[in-house]
Amino acid sequence: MADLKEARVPDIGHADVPVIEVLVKVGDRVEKEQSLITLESDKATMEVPAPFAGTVKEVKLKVGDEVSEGAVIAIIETDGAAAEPAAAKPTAAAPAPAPTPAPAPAPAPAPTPAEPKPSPIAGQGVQPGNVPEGDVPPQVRPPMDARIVMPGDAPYASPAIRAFARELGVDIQQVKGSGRGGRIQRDDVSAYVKHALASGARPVGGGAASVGGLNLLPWPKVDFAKFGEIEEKPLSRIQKISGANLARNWAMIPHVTQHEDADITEMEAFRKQLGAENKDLKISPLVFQIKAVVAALKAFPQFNASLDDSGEKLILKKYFHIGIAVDTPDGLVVPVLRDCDKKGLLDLARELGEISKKARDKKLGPAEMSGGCFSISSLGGIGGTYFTPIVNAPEVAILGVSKSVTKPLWNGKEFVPRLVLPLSLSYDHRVIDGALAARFASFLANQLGDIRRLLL
Ligand code: CAO
Repeated sequence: MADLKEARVPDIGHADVPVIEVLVKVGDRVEKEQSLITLESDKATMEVPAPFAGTVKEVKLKVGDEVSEGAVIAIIETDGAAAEPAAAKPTAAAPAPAPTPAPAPAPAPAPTPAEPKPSPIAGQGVQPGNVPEGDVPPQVRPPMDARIVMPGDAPYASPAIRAFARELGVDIQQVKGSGRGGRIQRDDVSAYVKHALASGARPVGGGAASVGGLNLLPWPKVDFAKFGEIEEKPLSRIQKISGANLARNWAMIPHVTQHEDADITEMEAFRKQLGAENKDLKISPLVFQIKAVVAALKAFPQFNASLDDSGEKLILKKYFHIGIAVDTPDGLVVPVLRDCDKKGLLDLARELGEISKKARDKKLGPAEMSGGCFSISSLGGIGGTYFTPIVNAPEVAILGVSKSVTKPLWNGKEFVPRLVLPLSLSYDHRVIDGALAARFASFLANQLGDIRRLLL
């Protein structure tokens, strides 16, 4: 049999707490545990759930009312037998970043105010699944220093959700709320992050007003057909994937590019000789560059490293896997040559030939494109002088190689014609200082300039 019952404010630990939201109206059907109102103390917000299911007959509170324990929230016509005591326990909606909410009614550990973190598109460290739950069991008191003041016209999000968003580096203003009255839910923040991760930091055509908190302007929408004939050509799958990665890396890594020239006159003579002796094999200048890079990585281990997820630790690698940028008709791919320190020039030449062919035949598997320590992007077969290669995260540096040219070099007595190879070393300035980069580049040039060292 139906029964009229009062849903009351339970013990909330404070008196005269303002109602900031009334979540039900007369005639609404409510389920047990469904939130009826939101209260906001000076430190936290909490939602008061319905202690039983039924139909709302009367709402006794309005926004702005101040309530204490026992205040009647609503009269609910219960479903009879299912009726239970009317004391609802509040659900804290404030941030309680204890990784595992305590089951006992003890105060939760004081939260560490969430530091602003890099945008979620940084990828590193953004693992929504690892972020502490915003909603805590009713027994856990909300931490008492968690109040977050909302801008007047901001969409509503509880402090817990705001903390969750901050934790992920999400600008809450950019999140669309799917809850009642546009209220932002935890799932909305997760969905926003997933979307940002999926689309990368791609400003081009991204259309978003802000990309992962970078507050970039929306990409200009232009009706090009107004100005002349056009044709649309969809980007290839590879272009879409590499584009998103390149945009993220460019946006998130503070790049500096160090330029250097290597005198490869002797190296080139030796390469030609090696080619003549191994006619079945293409001895690319790249294999010498790989060997020189390995020697430089050994001498400067900071280059053979990656920042860990937190961005606070460097992982130094003891292996030497080198990624090679390969231009294919469908876009750029970076297969990885493994253990280059253990392979000779001829082995590397053979492997480079095989892997570039595989790349162009679209036969590379994901395993062949992972695990790289450092990448080389060679445009030497095409032309140009210097350029700015983009670091292939989570690597911390990349070598750009341009076309070698014969130049007059001063040997102390006279100008002599020498074959000069332009090098462009881009590096992550968070990890590598300018002086170290200059040393690395100059070491590399010396290696390439002295064939005996390279073959050691
Ligand atoms: N200076 C002068 N000549 C060079 C050179 C250099 N730095 N590097 C290569 N060459 C020569 C080669 O020796 C070859 O000459 P021969 O035909 O006489 O043997 C010619 O240029 C063509 O070389 P290649 O580019 O076909 O082959 P490679 O082994 O040097 O490079 C690979 C292999 C896979 C790196 C290359 O084919 C490639 O795809 N390069 C583009 C990489 C790229 O797009 N990078 C940009 C990334 S950012 O968008």
